[in-house]
Amino acid sequence: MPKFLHTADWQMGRAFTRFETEDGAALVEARFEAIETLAQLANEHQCDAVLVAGDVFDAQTVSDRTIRRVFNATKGFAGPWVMLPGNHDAALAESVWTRAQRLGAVPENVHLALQPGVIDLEPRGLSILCAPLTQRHTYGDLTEPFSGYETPEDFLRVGLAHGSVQGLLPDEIDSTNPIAPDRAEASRLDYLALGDWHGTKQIDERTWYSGTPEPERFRNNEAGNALIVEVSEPGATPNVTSLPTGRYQWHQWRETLAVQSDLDQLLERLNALPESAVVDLRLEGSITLAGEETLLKALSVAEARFRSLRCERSGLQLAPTDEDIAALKADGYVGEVVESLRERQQEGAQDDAARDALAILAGLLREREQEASQ
Ligand SMILES: [Mn+2]
Repeated sequence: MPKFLHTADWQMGRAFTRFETEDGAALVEARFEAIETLAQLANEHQCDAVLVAGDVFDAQTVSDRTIRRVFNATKGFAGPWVMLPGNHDAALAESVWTRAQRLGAVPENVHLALQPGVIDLEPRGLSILCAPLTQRHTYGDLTEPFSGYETPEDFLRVGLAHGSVQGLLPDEIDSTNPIAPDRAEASRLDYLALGDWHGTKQIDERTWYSGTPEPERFRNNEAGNALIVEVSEPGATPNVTSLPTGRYQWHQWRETLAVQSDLDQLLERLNALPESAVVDLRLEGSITLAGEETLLKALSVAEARFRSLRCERSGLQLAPTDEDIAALKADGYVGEVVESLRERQQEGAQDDAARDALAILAGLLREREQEASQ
């Protein structure tokens, strides 16, 4: 019974420059490890092939080393791999793929679908109908010719394409690289393996986006999986299983703090995240001096625990309570300064200088207090 692994959107060579150097490097490494994981899964599940539905590479200009490392990472699975060019790695006359071939980096069991047509994987009983992108954007449906492709009668007809299923995906109005929503049925496909949408998404019983095996952005939904597809015989309904492959989970939280329990809940949620979290926080609202102290300490602990933690606090106003101010024991001139910084913050929305000055001053006063009590 033919079985294959469906994956896509590896985006190899993507640099994570917005992150700390060590975190960015770890995120890059995780993508190579994801390919090794796919190879391992293909073995474990005794797959007949691995199908990669486009955007193996993030750009045509990735380094030779990246190209070689990508193919090296496939070595764990000795069966056939079929790789399809997507919009990021389109099969231009001169492309990342032709460079890979010139480098001699492509193993014999890896088929590059650089031209539209059918790749028959003979002993496996699989016909792969390929619709590679030969430019970054197209406006016609490249899967249309699938209907005219003849395949051996006892072979599965499996489509491989990269683009947007029309009318079904959010945020994709006006999208390029359109794919007809009824392609599988119209072209008598047993299964249509799609790439471009980075989350795992079922379109119909024969059509799926596998999503990227390793999440690489915050707005992904359901990213970090691979699909194992089993079809008992031509025409049978595919049995599709989603398996987790991702190492890191990305979380982007936008929180507004107003009362103490908001902060408590935020820290509780943060605590519950695993070490493999990549966290992007943006905090707004207001926080007391005591709350700020708790927050900073928790962030310091969290940033050492998670793969990455970034927190944007410029929209979070420091609102010292009367207890906060009393605890500072600021009198005389210092007391007046504290008071005027408080006022400036309340007047000017997001007065960063006043906020920072107040935080620094509060910190210094607290230190002085601690020293005095020793
Ligand atoms: Mn794409």
